[in-house]
Amino acid sequence: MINPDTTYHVMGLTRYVDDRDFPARGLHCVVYFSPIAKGKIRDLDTSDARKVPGVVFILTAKDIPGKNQIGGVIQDEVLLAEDEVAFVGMPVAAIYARTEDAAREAVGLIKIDIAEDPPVLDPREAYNRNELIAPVRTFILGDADAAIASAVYVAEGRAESGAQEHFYLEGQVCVATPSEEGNIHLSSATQAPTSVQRSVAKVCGLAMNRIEVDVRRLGGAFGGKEAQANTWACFAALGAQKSGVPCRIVLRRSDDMLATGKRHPYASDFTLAMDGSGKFLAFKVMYYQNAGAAADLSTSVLERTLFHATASYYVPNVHATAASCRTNITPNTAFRGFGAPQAMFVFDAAIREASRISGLRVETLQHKNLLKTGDTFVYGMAAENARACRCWDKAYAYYDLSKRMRAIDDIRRKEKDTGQVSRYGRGYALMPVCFGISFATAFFLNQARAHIHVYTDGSVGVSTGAVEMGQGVNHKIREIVADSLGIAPGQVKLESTNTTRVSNTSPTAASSGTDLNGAAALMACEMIKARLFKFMADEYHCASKDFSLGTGRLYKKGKACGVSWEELVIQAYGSRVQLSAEAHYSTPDLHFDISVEKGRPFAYHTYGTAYFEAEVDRLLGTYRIETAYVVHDLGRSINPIIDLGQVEGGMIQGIGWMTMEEMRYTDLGKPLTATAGTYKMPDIFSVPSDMQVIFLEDDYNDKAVKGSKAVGEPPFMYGIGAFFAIKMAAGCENAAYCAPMTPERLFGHLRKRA
Ligand code: MTE
Ligand code: QUE
Ligand code: MOS
Repeated sequence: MINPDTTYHVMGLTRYVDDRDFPARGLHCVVYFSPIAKGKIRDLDTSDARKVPGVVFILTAKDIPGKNQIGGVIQDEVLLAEDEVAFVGMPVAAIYARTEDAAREAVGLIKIDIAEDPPVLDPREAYNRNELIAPVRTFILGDADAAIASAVYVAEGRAESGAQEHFYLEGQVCVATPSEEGNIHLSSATQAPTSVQRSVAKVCGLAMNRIEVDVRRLGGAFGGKEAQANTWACFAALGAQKSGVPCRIVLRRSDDMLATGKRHPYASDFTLAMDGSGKFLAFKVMYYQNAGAAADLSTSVLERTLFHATASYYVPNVHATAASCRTNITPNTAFRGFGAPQAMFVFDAAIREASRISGLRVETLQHKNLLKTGDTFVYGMAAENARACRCWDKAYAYYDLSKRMRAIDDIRRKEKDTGQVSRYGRGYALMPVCFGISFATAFFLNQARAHIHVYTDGSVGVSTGAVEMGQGVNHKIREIVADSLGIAPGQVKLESTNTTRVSNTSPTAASSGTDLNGAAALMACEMIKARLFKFMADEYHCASKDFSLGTGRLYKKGKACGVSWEELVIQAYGSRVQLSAEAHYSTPDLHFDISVEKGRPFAYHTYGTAYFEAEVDRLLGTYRIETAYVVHDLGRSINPIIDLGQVEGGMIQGIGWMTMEEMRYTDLGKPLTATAGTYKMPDIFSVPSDMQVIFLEDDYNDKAVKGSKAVGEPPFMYGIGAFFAIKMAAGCENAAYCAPMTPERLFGHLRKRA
């Protein structure tokens, strides 16, 4: 059950794009970024930069042979600035030199004259100026206003969540190599090889069949290499195309943090209405998404926010509106959860507010309103096989949560009664999660292909559209294939992801890498098996269905028939049986009517519950997440060790977003935290000292490959609970719902109270 990739990582033998040999005759590309957030370019002077020894050429917008356009969903993003700049970090010129040092020196000599305009940084302000990426969207269920009018309790408030840097260990990187006839081969660190292929083709003015994108693995991505890898691949390709020699671009950390998009910050207004018992009646919400200067994937992210407006709860009347607001920061992009975490934070903040005004316990409100099978989501789909209550109840039973919470409540009550307040305060929070799996409304992406070769020695090579980024998709597919062919995982090799072998790939995103590509690989195995069994059936004059494979052998009616896998393969080859197969999988039964915002956008939902305990130093504002207990619904896990890593890693990344990671800008839109030294990340010391994760294991999910469930993104949202546990521990229940709850911010809340 050990992921074999791990050994190579730990020994330093894994080779990333930048670890490959790069020829001395190749060119190195470094980009010159706009130092100004908004304005018209009056003059760009590259003359001194061109004189630096080793500099070969410098490209600006007018030098692009194809289209200067890398917008994917909406065509609103130039590769290189033309007349104006829209954010600090916007590429303005690309320098190509014999060495990276020469290129960097040249960057320092570029002079730009910009007529500066005041930037817009706040999404509410952008909204008021009608700076929208796309028309506002509204999802409606029932009649929220009528329900609010009849409610006993109506909680209103605001919630804000911040940006998040992906901080993949491997920065953005691409090596482009020109091949014959002007074709270009790219080794790219991208989650979306076809997207790189498409944008490089467009920018270089070439047909897609001339661009080959190869992806071995990524040193982490988290959504940050889905749309955002295109830019750097285009720069590498342009250099290779113009020079005829290989061209390499590797962003150093500070350039990467400056120029690439992050998680979208959101500002939101909410109203949550309930009856006297705490049953939710209505939820009204307005989301202001800070999209940055161009669309990128913002409209799809916004949609996922709307889909998750009521989180894991059932609310019969909902009115949810969302605006994607154009501002002068980097175009924000996909990040684990893809807009859903922002929605879930707002809803759980609304629950805290409802508890505060009603005096009803938070956990009572949460539990009373958890989604049940048959409940309708705001988008009209009914919850099928809902497991929210099962996860919640199991967490209570397995971790003895009532007792744990009572112990903390007792301390707090004693402090209140005696007035003797300890320096250290404790708090807790439960965080249920429900996350929809599928590329919602972008249904064309819910497809994958796999290409399998069985070689004459019985070894197997598998190509799919899935990109390995540390999440273990390659190993999961290897296990699916090995299990299907009845051979050892060691006999199966996962090839690189390559657009020439498997075309029109969907990005490895939306947690669906294994669901889609694993299913396609399984289908390809079945095709090969069917041919092998038919061949044996003809040989032995019996039926194909009598045969099966397992433990490296052929079985007939459940009995080993003395033919090994290797013998079977070589005999079949000798009789000219096709030993390769390509299969195509597309998720069934998805539909959505955008005119009414109703349909079935997800194949299924994943559920879970997390419980956190935090301890706050009320003097300093510092804190520790002491306890994190999780019950997570995985269906039938393909590899529990990989999935455990995903749950723990995702949750810690979520805790980081909610409690410490903070992107700050000057009033002029200059990032203040775009370096590893100024951006605070969770580290090993941030990991809860008592972290436990268990799975709801017995359940088979008939909507995904081998009964499994997608795992990549959902656990991220557990981290939201850490915010509320800290808030309670600090005794700052009345403070604003403004994330991240950094020690600085908490210190401010505590001073205000004192
Ligand atoms: N895990 C690791 N180690 N590295 C990553 O970059 N990305 C996450 C998640 N887990 C990521 C990760 C994101 S954003 C997604 S969408 C999924 O992995 C993608 O892979 P999957 O579809 O195979 O789960
Ligand atoms: C979740 C996702 C994605 C998504 C929708 C989801 C995603 C993604 C796209 C997308 C949408 C339209 C496009 C496109 C991509 O949608 O990652 O190229 O034209 O890329 O619910 O994770
Ligand atoms: Mo993940 S944000 O869908 O790459």
